[in-house]
Amino acid sequence: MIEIGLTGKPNAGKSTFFKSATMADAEIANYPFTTIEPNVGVAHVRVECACRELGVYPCGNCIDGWRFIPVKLIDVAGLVPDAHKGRGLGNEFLDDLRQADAIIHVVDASGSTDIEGNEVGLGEHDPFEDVDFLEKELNMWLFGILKKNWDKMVRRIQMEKKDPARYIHEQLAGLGFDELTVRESLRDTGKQFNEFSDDDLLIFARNLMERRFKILVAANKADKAPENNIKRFMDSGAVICSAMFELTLRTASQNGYVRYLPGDDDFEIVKELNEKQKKALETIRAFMKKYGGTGIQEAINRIVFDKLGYIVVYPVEDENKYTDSKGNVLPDAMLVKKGTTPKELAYKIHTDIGKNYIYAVDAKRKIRISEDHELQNGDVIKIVSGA
Ligand SMILES: Nc1nc2c(ncn2[C@@H]2O[C@H](COP(=O)(O)OP(=O)(O)O)[C@@H](O)[C@H]2O)c(=O)[nH]1
Ligand SMILES: [Mg+2]
Repeated sequence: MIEIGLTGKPNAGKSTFFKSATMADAEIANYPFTTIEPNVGVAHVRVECACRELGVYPCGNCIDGWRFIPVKLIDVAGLVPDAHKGRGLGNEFLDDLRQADAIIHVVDASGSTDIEGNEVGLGEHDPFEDVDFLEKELNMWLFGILKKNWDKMVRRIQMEKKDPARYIHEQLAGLGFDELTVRESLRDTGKQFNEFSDDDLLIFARNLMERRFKILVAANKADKAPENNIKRFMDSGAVICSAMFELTLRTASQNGYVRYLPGDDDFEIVKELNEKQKKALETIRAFMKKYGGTGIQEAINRIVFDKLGYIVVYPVEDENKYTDSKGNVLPDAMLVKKGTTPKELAYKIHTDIGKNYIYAVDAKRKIRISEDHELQNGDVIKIVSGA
């Protein structure tokens, strides 16, 4: 499953984001417990289900034509300045990140907390400082690891005539860098590895980090942020959001007060409310009208589809009815990387199916596709295997 780390300074709203995005919604969660460990939970991307265009709506696996596909969310320990030196929960923070495929950086866009997360007056802190500081901490953390071992690594590579990228990749095992990333990051320094100054090593660390971690900024607390901050965050490609509003809506939905699907740009009140509650919900509605929703679902979708480049494909066994062998319509929606081939998909479904792969059928077009054909978003695929 894709793993997304939620990071940010204390009080930015990470836990509120986490709770709202992973809250067990009876309708959506296909897991008995949405919280796996205290800080690990299951959230979902939301896509239009293929059943509508195939004329098999409702397929039974979507809600009103919306398909929710699980991804893992990690509420990473609070980040403070100089975390890379072990300050605060620094090391824990960085350990939690090792397993993440990408990062949502939750920022207090309202500027009402300083760089360490202490409360200050609304708009007093410039939240763009926080954006820079996460990147700097990540780079410095990796620089520290590299620096500690660099001379020894250079000697080993030279004495034993090792391939630099391969060797460095092996030495960094566990941090999630692949060999190509290391190779390209070395190349882009424009220097020979054995002639690196500290500055070059820092550039190398930065190159590695940029390739390793896609970061999406979630401009949180937008419900009370100054207009100018919101405008700047929008211009910088951040997602404007209010984790607090999303949490309120999901709680209200769980308790039967509203009808709301995560990612909707509106909701319906379905139970008697007092004036105060009504007023609170109308404030949320106005925010959603303005920004197209609370922004929480958008953040999860954007990181998976735009930043990580995933697409959705539907494996089936019957290419005419779009079912599995038991008759379930579009039983699975799988997230795969853009560029995935039918054979790679087969391996993802099951190693045996991959090993015994014979051919694949594009069920929408009813044609066989070659094994090196690139799957497209929304494809419905039948894999024929000798397994
Ligand atoms: N106004 C507003 N407050 C929020 C929002 N998200 C979180 N908060 C508040 O900010 C404080 C810190 O939130 P929390 O999720 O614990 O932050 P964390 O330390 O990053 O995990 C709490 O009082 C939250 O209620 C939001 O979207 N809008
Ligand atoms: Mg927290």
